[in-house]
Amino acid sequence: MSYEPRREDKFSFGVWTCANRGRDPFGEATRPSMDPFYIIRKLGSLGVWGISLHDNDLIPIDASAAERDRLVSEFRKTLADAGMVTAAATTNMFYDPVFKDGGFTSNDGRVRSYSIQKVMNAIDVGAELGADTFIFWGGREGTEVDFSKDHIDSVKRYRDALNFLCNYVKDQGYNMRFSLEAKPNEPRGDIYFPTTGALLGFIATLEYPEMVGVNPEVAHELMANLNCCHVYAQCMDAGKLFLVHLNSQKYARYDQDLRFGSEDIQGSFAMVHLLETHGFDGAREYDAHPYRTEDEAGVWEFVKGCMRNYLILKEKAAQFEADAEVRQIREANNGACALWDSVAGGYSGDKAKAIKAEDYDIGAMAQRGLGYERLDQIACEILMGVR
Ligand code: GLT
Ligand code: MN
Repeated sequence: MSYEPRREDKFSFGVWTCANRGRDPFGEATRPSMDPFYIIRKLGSLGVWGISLHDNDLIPIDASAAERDRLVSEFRKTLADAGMVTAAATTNMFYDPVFKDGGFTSNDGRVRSYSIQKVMNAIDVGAELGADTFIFWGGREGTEVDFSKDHIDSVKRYRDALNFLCNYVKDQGYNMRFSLEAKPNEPRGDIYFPTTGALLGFIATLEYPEMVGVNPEVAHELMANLNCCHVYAQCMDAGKLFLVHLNSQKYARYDQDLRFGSEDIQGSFAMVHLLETHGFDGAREYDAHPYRTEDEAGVWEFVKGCMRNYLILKEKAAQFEADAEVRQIREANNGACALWDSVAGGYSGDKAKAIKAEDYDIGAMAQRGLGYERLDQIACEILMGVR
């Protein structure tokens, strides 16, 4: 396998990832800025399928209508020339000081209604660029001081905002769905809906739950001390995994946004294995940053590394699936049982009686070792390249 990305791999990058200039809370930018058109052309030449962008990745917050129109049409043309698509669009509701206490959950009704205006404008941009998914990452929605807001009002306001915006999309006749992204903290002390599970519960309370899904990000799930692979699995079962935000993260740190596969290789492997063996058809989007130490060449190394690591892990996943010993261990563990099949087939009083009447020898059932030490060692050896 050449590990050369192809459009069919559906790799996507947030424009903001490559545009990141290495600024951090302790230091200034270390790289000059790159314009979004240049970034797209470069990503296209590296085999990337799509991009995502915030309104202000392209259009300055104070741009005139004419300037906005010019930038959007130039962007559309650049994308088409590069043979790429817009995987998702989103709104920057975190950078400008007006959002210092949140957008949809600000205590100030004018900030909340300005947020609706900004999102509607960004949805229009997304629709013009052909995006069928619109991301909501509410990084400023939350608190440092828990007595500063009525949190139940905050949940209601978030719901009112999303319901209003779903109706706006329908009203405009756009083909667009919403994707919510969880993060426990940073930049706020505590962000509302800190986990994907919290979002899934919230989505069920919306006016059009079928229009709304999630895009869990690896680093955000790890910051919440969760297993991202399990998170993806639950979202896939619910039909809610619209896209994934891939990156890497060391355990128990601030949001590091590292190149995908550069940390926790086994965790990354488990995710790729899940997505690939279940034929996930959404965007594999990278939301990460090149190290602050890098110049422009390092930015493109970062881009190539994210995709290459995914493709290597995809190959390893196929090798793992084809491994005869792996199959043997699985077969030995997958005990068939007609009584269980009857459970999966739905309830009946007779089935309940039959299960109750069965004599289970739990001592015998518990006796056999399951071979997971061996299974994990096989995975390790495949990943370390010696099998
Ligand atoms: C920001 C954040 C990401 C979100 C982006 C979309 S912006 O970089 O850290 O996780 O996906 O708003
Ligand atoms: Mn993200």
